[in-house]
Amino acid sequence: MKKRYITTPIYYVNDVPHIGHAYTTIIADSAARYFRLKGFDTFFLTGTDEHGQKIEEAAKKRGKTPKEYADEISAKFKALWDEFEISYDKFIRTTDPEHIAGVQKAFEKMYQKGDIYKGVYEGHYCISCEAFFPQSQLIDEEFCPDCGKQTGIVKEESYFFRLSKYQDRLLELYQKEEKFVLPKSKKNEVIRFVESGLQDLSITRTSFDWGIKLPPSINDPKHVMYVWLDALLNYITALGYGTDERLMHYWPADYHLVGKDILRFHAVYWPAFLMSLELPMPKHIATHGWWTRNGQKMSKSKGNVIDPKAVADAYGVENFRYFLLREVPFGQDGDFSQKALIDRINNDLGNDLGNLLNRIIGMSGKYFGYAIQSHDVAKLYQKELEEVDAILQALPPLIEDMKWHKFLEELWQALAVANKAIDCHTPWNKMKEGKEDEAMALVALVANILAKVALMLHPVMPKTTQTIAQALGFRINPESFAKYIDQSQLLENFHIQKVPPLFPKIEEPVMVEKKEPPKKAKKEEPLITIDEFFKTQIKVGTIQEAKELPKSKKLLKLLVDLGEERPRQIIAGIKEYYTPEQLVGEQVCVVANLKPAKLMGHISEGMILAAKDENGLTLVTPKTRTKEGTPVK
Ligand code: ME8
Repeated sequence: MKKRYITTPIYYVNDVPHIGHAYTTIIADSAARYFRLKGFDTFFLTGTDEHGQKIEEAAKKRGKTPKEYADEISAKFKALWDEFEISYDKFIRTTDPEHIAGVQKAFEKMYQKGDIYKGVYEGHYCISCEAFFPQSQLIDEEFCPDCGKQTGIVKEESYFFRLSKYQDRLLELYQKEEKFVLPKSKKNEVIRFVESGLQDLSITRTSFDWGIKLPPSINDPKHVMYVWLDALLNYITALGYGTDERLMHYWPADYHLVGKDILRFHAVYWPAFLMSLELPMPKHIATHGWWTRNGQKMSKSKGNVIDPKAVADAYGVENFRYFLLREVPFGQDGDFSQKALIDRINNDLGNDLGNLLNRIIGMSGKYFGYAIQSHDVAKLYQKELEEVDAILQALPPLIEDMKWHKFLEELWQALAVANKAIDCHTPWNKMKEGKEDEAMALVALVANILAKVALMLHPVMPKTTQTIAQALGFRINPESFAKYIDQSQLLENFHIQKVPPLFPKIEEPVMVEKKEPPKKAKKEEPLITIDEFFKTQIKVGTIQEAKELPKSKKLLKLLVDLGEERPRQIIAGIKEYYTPEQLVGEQVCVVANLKPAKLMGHISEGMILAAKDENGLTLVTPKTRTKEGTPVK
């Protein structure tokens, strides 16, 4: 039997699940359900990523041990997926003893092969992304290019993985496997990254403890493994790599579902690790975009994170599943709004799908006592049947390429054929004209189309489609899928049952959203004496000259007259808010007795005062023109 192995990323336990996690998981679940329905032996893996500095710090903040904290959050992920009836076959935790043993085995193998060596690492590290970045990639020489947070310099003894050794083989892989990255358009950025030159990867840390120790055979207890090495290996340790390998026949993965933020880890580092372990390559790294809120990235500090449980409670988990997959082309970013969700429920689901079932129930009851036969359908409605068949046969490649939005869009064309057939052939007129056979064939045609749509839609809306199947009197399972979809057969008889409306109309938003960002807890600000305040000399100055610093997104170089012999050179991080032209001639308040500092190789001899809130940044200026050098007290 053919197999399919599908994975989600394992989610960090530093935060509770949000809509992005639900999105990846629901896509993977839909794919797993589809392949099961196609009769594939399918294994679907999800889980949680529990090691690393980020988790250690999150636990500490809450006064818990990392394991206690990980237990708590991991359980929340699992409970949510269970509530959403996610059909995973295994929920892995990176604190599972089998995972730890498997990771140590993998490390040992790579080490013995000579792909791991000991050295010293010095570099900019972003704790939030758990990643090192070369100087050339940093924003303004200190900020993380991925999340924008400040990086810190870390210098430590480290074991390295010989990533550079695999550069050519990786490029060959991308060239040979056209669909290694899905959507295909995303592959170019991976190729560019690898072509720009791969450096060996630091894969152990000594600066914290919360991680997997090196294998006992290497005996270097100071080190713990880099969280990404630990995490990526979950995809094989879940199958028992290095311990009980009975499930390893599922390897290689057919689909690693990932968000675009972690494409590089999956399309570059992971294949290189696998090459070192001499294991086959995954078939597809399927990469989706980001869900945003009013165009902005969701984050806790902005208070705009969407809780998937709240959406599911308000609108129903299956409607939410349909929306997530239909609304945004796979690979692109999408903005979440209740209005868009309500429109999808009322229009696509209510009008196109739900109403069709109502029409079948209504007509079959009124005219035929809820019993319908299909014997005349092929004879009378050949054209409609061919149209629907053509639509259905084109769907599997769309799912195999993870083009879920297109799949659903096309599937809805089959509903359009059914709705149009009713409007064109008006069974109520046929009944009046005494053409009962034709009217029954029409209702049977439409019921057949709806049954086929329900079979195809089942992976996305498992329960709703079961209700449709119950109403039409058939079963959804691999046998019926093979018969009515793959072999294009017709259902012969329908015993229709009444069911309550599937998609009651929604008039207005149901979910209450937080308008205000959460208030930050007030920190106790220590008081200072007047003498301490006077240690800071603030003076009024006039900007004489303002220039851009070529490589910097944030900094401007200013010359500011403070009434001294020569103007001061000040490097100010205000470029995102002011153009140089706006600044010349403006008066500002300057901290005049700061120790000079170098910023991007330019001396800065003071600091300009500014106030920043959520609307932007504004310079602090005297209300009326004031002599340069006047102290501000
Ligand atoms: O990265 N929109 O875990 P993580 C869409 N532990 N998807 C989003 C999203 C958003 N706004 N925010 C997050 C990790 N995601 C690692 C993975 S795998 C070996 C290790 C999704 O908890 C997206 O799939 O930060 C992203 O890749 C995943 O959540 C990251 O989850």
